Amino acid sequence: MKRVVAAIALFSALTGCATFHNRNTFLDGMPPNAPVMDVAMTVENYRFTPSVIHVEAGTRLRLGITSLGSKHEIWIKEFEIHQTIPAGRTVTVDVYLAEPGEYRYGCSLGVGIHYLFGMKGRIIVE
Ligand SMILES: [Cu+2]
Repeated sequence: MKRVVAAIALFSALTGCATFHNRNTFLDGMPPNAPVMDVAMTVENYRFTPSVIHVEAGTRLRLGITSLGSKHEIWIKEFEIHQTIPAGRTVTVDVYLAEPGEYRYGCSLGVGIHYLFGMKGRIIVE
């Protein structure tokens, strides 16, 4: 229980825990001819599908994220992406992935409860 409380506290501190402004785009440094990869993603209690996405470095990744149930959020710390996905709606998250690396994302709803329930994933840039 102590660990769960600590995890929630840490998550709250990282996400700011208050209201946030939706930000769904990170295209810093993208050349005009960057290849585009479109991925359709769904969210529901408590998972992203697909949860792991493989992308080649130098790609513009456009996620079309549809909520199959209630409201969720996607949070990608490295790109300052923090976007609400309203119930039954589709939103777009658009990021330019310049460098190889592994970028974790998660749902920040419920002060991290959704995240603790496994609502998270990875973008693997190779
Ligand atoms: Cu969620």
